[in-house]
Amino acid sequence: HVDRADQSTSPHTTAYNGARRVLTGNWVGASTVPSRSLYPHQWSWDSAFVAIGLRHLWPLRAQRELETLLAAQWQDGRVPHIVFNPSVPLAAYFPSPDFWRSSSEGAGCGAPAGTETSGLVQPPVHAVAAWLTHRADPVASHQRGFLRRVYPRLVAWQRYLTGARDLGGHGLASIVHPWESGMDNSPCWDPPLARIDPVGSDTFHRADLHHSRPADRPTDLDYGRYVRLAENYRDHGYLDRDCGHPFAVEDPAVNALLILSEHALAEIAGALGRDPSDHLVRAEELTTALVKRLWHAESGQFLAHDVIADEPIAEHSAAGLIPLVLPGLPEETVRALVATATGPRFGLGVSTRMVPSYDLTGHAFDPARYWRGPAWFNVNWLVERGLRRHGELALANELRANLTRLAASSRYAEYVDPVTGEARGTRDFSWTAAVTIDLLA
Ligand code: 9WN
Repeated sequence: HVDRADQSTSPHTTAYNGARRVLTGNWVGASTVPSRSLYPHQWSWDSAFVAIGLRHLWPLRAQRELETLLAAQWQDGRVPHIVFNPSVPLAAYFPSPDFWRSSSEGAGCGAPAGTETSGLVQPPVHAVAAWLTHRADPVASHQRGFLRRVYPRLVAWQRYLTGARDLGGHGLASIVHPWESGMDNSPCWDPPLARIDPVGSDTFHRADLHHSRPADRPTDLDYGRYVRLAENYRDHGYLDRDCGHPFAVEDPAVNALLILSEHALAEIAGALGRDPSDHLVRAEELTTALVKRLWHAESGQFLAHDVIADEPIAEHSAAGLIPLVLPGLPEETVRALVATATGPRFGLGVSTRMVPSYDLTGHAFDPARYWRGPAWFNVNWLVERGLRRHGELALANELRANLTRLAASSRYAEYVDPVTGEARGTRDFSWTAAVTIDLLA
């Protein structure tokens, strides 16, 4: 812990205070918007990262953030990727609630009647966030019954992913839309998306282009395919068994976070006086499945698996490094992941200041365009945690210093050029601020 009174003008304090200002400004009463302009609703994995930062400032607000999200959970266990704020005009974000129509089309899956949400999900960081939030103020958490209330919801969420979403039949969760990875236009999705017939770009109106440079965002062709897939899911009542998912992928980051959350559920169960062994067994089984199915020794990283074509996707993205955050990986896997992170594809400690979202040497690399090259702060927070867990302290310290410095100098940008650190996307972005607070606290 840093003595802030003695360092009132240090870069450290400036970065911390700036991050607190962002989180204060983006709080909307019971949750936090990722960005006031670009994303004016509540997003699922954003809220998990936001809680991880908020817990250092206002632990009750962090609890509330997660409770608001979980209140919109569907009865089948899914935690929706967006919870819409009814007071925001429909035109502010596309696709808006009238596109998803969750309360009517999702009724067969137990979508809530009184709240509009999307029908997709995002990476499951929530049990991790709940456990860290509890630990920030265990007394207040206990008094409010925080863990007792969120635990059954978190268990149902995890079971949705390992149940209805085990589309490959190997125990791992599949995503059924690029938005579910949280890394929307990653080049990893190009091969499975190529099979999807896009809707015409004249059939929708993108609100994102009012707030961000088109060169920093996905293309209209990408959006045509995102819309086709989401419409297909909706028109099948969001029922996984009925919709014949035309896109189904086992993503290493989603599954690593699922496993990390299972470990967090074991901690939560223990704190509630329950037997944690079921969670630990599941975590171990999932880790075995992850390594068996998605590890590629010749690439030195995990690769996504296209469930429909039944083949690995030969694109190297940062998602394939995120399993480094896990305990219980084989030692040679850990060593290979560190070598890949610091090698020519990701350049950490050599040519990049933060891990790029995609392979620097890859054919699709673009340092400006969203998930096709820029460095993202939540991804780098996970890599930093992984490096630290596995004893790579010098690398972890360097990454932490770069991350917090670039967050402040970019005005808490959504993403940055991984080599120059130039700000990209929107500014005053919530999870950028939240992970900065967490690393400086
Ligand atoms: C679609 C909110 C979200 C993040 C995602 C990021 C982006 C949405 C969009 O913004 O996705 O869900 O409209 O581009 O890719 O990771 O959760 O910050």
